[in-house]
Amino acid sequence: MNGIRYSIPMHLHTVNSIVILTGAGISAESGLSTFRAENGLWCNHPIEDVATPEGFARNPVLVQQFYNQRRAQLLSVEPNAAHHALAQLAEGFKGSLLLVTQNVDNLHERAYRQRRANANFRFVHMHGELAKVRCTETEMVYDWTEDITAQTLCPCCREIGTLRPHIVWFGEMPLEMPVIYEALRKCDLFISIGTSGNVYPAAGFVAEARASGRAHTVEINLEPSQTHSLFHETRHGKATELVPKFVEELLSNRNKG
Ligand code: BJW
Repeated sequence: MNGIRYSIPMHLHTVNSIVILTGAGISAESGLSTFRAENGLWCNHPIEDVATPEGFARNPVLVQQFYNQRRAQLLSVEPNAAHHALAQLAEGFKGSLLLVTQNVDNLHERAYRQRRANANFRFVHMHGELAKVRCTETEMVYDWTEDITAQTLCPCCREIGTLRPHIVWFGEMPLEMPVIYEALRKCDLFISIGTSGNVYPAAGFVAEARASGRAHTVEINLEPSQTHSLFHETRHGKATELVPKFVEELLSNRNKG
């Protein structure tokens, strides 16, 4: 499906503060499955088994295997044109920019590392990161590229069985929420990319951004999300096509201002 709805004119040259929310759809064209598609990540893995603390307590080996496979898969995929376009935006936009991703992959930062840093660019993995693990005893977080098995020793407490994926499961508090809400309250542009709008609190960010009465809100997704009617503007199609086009418009309009 391809379609564009503009309900108010864009005055992007006046934009000073942007919040971008991304979801699994932005990484789909890199070869990472989304969650809720017919052949998605949860098609062979019930959510309550692999994405809840209760599932982990019941069967830690199964859950570690699920995340071990996905951690290993990260090594064989690359950022796509949509990740690169957002890195280009971070480089070229001179205002304040917060990129909040629900994704646990590291494709945004890999695209971003190839470019010069923007001092005003901030980055949040609100649902955690595949390439990190956490000790359940000390809450210490470690960079991790290997599998976790029943024999893996925790670096801090030297015990087995204390490491878990650094992932936010259902019923757990997403990360860095105060930072996110503060940016949503102040932003004048909120862009949601590649997310179905099924999972809260992320699905509520569009309403939070609109509460100030100042923010223009844009959805970019393959199809209308659960919350599409809350956005001022929707663009439906592939992220690798629509995100570079949107970034180009944003940067060229701002340069005119
Ligand atoms: C493309 C594309 C292409 C494809 N181009 N687009 C009742 C009401 C309200 C809330 C609740 C409720 N009951 C329970 C809750 C809370 C619960 C929740 O939301 N449940 C819902 C199921 C209702 N939420 C929580 O428990 C969260 N914690 C919480 O709420 O704490 C309390 C709190 C309250 C207030 C403030 C703060 C805190 C925690 C949620 C944790 C979610 N974790 C997961 C799993 C991570 C582990 C893992 O990776 O395995 O995170 S769930 C899963 O869904 C993952 C994702 O980040 C998240 C969102 O999925 P996403 O990214 O939207 O993927 P899809 O597959 O759904 O959609 C992809 C989209 O892309 C589709 O639309 C495609 O069309 C599109 N697309 N190709 C562009 N090429």
